[in-house]
Amino acid sequence: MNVAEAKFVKDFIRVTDDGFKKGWHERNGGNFSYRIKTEEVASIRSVLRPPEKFAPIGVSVPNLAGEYFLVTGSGKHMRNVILCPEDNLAIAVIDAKGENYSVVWGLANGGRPTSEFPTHLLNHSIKKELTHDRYRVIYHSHPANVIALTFVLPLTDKAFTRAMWEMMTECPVIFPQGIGVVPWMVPGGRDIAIATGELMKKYDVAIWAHHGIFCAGEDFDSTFGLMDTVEKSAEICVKVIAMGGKKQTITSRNFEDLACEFQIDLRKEFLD
Ligand code: 2HA
Ligand code: ZN
Repeated sequence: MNVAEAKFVKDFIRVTDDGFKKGWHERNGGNFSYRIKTEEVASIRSVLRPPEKFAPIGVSVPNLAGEYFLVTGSGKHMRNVILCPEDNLAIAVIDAKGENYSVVWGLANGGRPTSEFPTHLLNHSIKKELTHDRYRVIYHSHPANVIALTFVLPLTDKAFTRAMWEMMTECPVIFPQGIGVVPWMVPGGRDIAIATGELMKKYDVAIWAHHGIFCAGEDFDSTFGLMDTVEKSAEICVKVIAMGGKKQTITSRNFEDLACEFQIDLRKEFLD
């Protein structure tokens, strides 16, 4: 059994390659993780190493005890994943307390899972609970237009949600609950993990000011599609601002009509 040939690994690699081609992953920027299904773990179990050398996660995630994650490696370049998955990816298992992990496949030339593993795992923990086991994907990238807007728009959930909803009619259908914003923070640790986790209790999208974006979802297509949609909306917003700003837009009343027609649970506190 070649792990890289498993369907879920191929689907994961396709996202890393698409994300690089989108321009979201300069150098070692961004990271990606997937909570592997029980039957998928079973299909590759014979080639996994026994767990040893557990390392602290930095946050406590008891509901992830015994779960396996496919995750990009710290310092690894997204564009290289497709060339050598075994070198750039890891499969890590969480211990019985939900406080430590052990790498059981991958990182063939050494290394660790992404520096943002605490944020990934805390987000997985929150989404697993809230969605009754449905959500499995957490994706972080550095898309230029989303980052650019964090220098111009107020760093509030409402300002970003409204700006992104207004730029394309489909946006409120795709992320009806909106977008959260984390102010600038030191990346890679427990504090930013906790701040992001608080937002993931309400939203599927969290923007890190002057840094990038985190998206959560049920599967690869919906999570990649969500990030792609937010970044496209941000690109339109940048163009609109560069052309001198909005002269007309989609109104709160329009959003209410849309929510009614499409039967979407739009976050009403962001309407006027
Ligand atoms: O992997 O994107 O936030 C590098 C990063 C850290
Ligand atoms: Zn980053």
